[in-house]
Amino acid sequence: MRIVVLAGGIGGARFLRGLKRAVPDADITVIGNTGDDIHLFGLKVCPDLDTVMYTLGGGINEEQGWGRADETFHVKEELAAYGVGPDWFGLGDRDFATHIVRTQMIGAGYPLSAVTEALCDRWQPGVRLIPMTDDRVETHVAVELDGQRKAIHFQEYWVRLRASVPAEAVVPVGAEQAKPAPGVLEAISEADVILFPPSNPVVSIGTILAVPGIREAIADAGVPVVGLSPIVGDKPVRGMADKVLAAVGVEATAAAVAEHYGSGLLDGWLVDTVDAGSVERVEAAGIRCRAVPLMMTDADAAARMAREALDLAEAVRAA
Ligand code: FO1
Repeated sequence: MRIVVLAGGIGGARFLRGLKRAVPDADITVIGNTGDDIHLFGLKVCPDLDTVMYTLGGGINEEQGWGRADETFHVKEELAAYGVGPDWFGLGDRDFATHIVRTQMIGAGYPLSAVTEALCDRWQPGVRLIPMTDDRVETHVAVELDGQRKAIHFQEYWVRLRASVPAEAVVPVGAEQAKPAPGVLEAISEADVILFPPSNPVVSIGTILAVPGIREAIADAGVPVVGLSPIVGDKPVRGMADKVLAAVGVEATAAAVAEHYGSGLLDGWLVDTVDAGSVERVEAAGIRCRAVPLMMTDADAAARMAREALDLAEAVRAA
């Protein structure tokens, strides 16, 4: 079975670990969000691609959900000693090697998709990881700081400010000019099922859908598209998705996120059992809906969720 998954960071990566366990023989292609990318110390950092690669490759810092396990921060300390910032983004020594290799290959003329394939050669994530585009897209957030309205990089909003101020707008800068990376549209057109994991619907999945051609390809794929709510009991399971949902005028509920994606894109939607009351509202929006446990407490829980999503996809296909 050929499965295409649109993935952001931690939620997407943990879901993928469950999906691999649920259907070990499936051919899984992950279209990764690159809107979180940031250039630091002359290096290109791709947080969402690295989180998928490290999580599935066995190198992730499990508690954090990002960065490497067994990490040290000597380079970061030395940069700070030189007064070279920013110091609010925790790049570890092992992680630096990934960004050095990536930046070196890009400097040699390789597109990000080729670089990602090369990095995955080492990590063997067990899925094909393709960036949504080889072009530069960086999400910026419009905020009001010290009485001034300004646009800051998503990472500064997310990590330095901890999303403590309202996001007035979220803009994937460069998305309009971006083209899907090689293999993205082909994977979508050849998929038997397409899944939206519980990633951030605005800054992760929303950013991937903002690359011209990707939303249309999914809507026209003619195969079941099933998503899993990142919102449980009216609040994000992790992260601060509610802050960016507000920026696009979407209430932080499982039903509102399904409606936000729309029945033109989504055929099925899983909500957590605590949100069973919203099944009717989602079905009224033309999207098949089931209430199942959605807390990814461990890989087995994630595998059960993945099976539920695939079952719903089959129910949609049979309808
Ligand atoms: N998230 C944090 O909350 N604090 C950090 O210092 C931090 C550093 C970091 C370094 C590399 C990387 O790949 C991810 C990192 N993240 C950090 C997570 C990152 O902000 C998020 O994973 C995504 O951008 C949102 O999904």
